[in-house]
Amino acid sequence: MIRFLTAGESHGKALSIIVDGFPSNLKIAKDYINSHLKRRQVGYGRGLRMKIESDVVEILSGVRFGKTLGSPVSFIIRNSDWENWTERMDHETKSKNVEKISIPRPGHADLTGISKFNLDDIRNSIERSSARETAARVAAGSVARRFLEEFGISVGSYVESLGGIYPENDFFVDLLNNNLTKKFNAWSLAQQADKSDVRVLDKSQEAKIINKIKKAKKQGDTLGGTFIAVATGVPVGLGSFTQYDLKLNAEIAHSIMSINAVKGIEIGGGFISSDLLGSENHDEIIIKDNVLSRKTNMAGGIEGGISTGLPIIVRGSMKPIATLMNPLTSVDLHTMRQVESRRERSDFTAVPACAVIAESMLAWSLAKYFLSKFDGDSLEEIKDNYNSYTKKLHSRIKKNFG
Ligand code: EPS
Repeated sequence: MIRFLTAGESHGKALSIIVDGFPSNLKIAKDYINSHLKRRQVGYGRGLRMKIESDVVEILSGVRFGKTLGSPVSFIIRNSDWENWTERMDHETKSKNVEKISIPRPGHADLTGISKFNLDDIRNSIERSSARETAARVAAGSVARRFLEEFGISVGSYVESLGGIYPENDFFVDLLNNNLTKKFNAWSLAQQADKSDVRVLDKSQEAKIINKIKKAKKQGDTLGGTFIAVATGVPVGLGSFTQYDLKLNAEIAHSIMSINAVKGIEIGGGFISSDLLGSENHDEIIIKDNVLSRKTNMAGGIEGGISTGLPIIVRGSMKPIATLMNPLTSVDLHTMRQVESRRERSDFTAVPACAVIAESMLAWSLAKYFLSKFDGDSLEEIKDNYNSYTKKLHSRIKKNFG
């Protein structure tokens, strides 16, 4: 079973990450992880913080001469902003210059955090609930992604809509209709999206979105959006219907919903499916390139909690950033009077980043379920297990029913 844990405050010294359970002999390089960290940082609409940070990992353990040892892999990502926060984030002494925050921002974890943890300063809640932590997820997800690549599985994402602006020709429809070329892989989709400042696939949509972000910024407002994450090359048989907590769709939903500000997830046709007739919705079974397949992919690559071998299709929604420069109403907990909420430096939108984080979490979930099916201590042992299952799958079905 793979696991990861992250630690670190947004304006603390560093984020730290422990990734446990991957086999030995997996090639992993710092530059590879850093390239994915960079993808998370770009995107029009981020605030000033992203000009301060340029995220890179330092590997602390678990890797020697470019390969995993089978022991826990640990990293840190330093926060460059830390040097501006040493007094406010001091581990020992509180100086009297440090302002105590008493006005919770609507939509952030400020009020729930101080209520639950019995805190007397909202800063103590802001720091860990901040989406800064998602840099650590991308580092952990990069190990999972590297592992999946060994088996021809790739993960990618793009922004479908931002601020309610959708593309004219939505590629999501092509995904559901399974109108994909044989060469289609999720990573090439991600690379295409990476060329856009807001990670969309449609150029005319990009210009409209950037204008909308500019307008929101001027008005002191923020925006959310929807993103699509896809995985290709996933073998038939990850996940199970035998227990509620073994279903692959439930695992993925958990992963995606755990991302800061994500409020919705669909697999395949999702909510659209509920409006269709059965005859319109279900994916007819066919033989394609000599193997069993489906005509369409409304199921999003999962039937009965088990992967079908078709692309896994995930659609998520991110709410607008909760920190507004033109603030909503709140209550000052010090005076218990109604006031304007606090302004604090933040992003105007972070949907492009959210899509990259969704890729990382999807990669994590797939690696977890892949390993529960094909596990071994070394990469070579896992490859043997994988090959013996996948190479014989079709002939076994034929033999059983022949
Ligand atoms: C965040 C607020 C902003 C974002 C931050 C998440 O940070 P700051 O308060 O320092 O301006 O930039 O995201 C990141 C630092 C990051 O790496 O993604 C929040 O309140 O959630």
